[in-house]
Amino acid sequence: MSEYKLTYFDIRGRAEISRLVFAAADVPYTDERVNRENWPALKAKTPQGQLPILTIDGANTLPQSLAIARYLAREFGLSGKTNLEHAQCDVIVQTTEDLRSEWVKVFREQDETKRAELQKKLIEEIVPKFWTIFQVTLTSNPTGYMVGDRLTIADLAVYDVMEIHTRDYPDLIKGFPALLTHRQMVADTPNIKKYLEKRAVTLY
Ligand SMILES: N[C@@H](CCC(=O)N[C@@H](CS)C(=O)NCC(=O)O)C(=O)O
Repeated sequence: MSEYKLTYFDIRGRAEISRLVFAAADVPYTDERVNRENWPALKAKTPQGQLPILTIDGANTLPQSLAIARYLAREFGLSGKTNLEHAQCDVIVQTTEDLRSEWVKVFREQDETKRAELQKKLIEEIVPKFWTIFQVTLTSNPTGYMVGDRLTIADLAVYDVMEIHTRDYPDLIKGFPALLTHRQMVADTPNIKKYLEKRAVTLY
């Protein structure tokens, strides 16, 4: 088994999907959390000047959160069984990234009035649009999983990207009963349950 180090800031953010993959596979790794003071010095040494990065066996370093998470998912058998299932997982993971980017736009907006407008649109239009996509994917598959007949990175990615909005707008999920059941299923998966019980609480 390779030795893994995942380096990111002390938030869930763009590293959480990989942390969930490690947890689901029950694979040990170093969860390195960099503080903002140490970041400028490290930034210059990273492949793309951003985090997360994954270091494998102290030798190879990968940037890009989704490339990292998908690499790990393939390594640990959490990416479906066939090439088509890998692609179906990729579709969902990429869709979660589209939703995350919309959230980031709101998060980065400095003007308070504009930010409030963007947030309203996010909650009333954008999040429901994406959740509908996830729910349709889920209900089109009789197994209860996003892809195939077992837990994959697609389930973990959806679980992760929904976290902020299910916490901050708890009524929102009432219109998405299949997603509610799915969230519970992911959270009850023994390795994930164990991880979530011990996970540090961060805002996002
Ligand atoms: N597309 C990249 C985006 C990475 C990214 O935006 N990283 C941010 C944290 S979420 C970062 O490193 N910010 C500090 C900086 O750019 O100096 C990925 O998915 O990994």
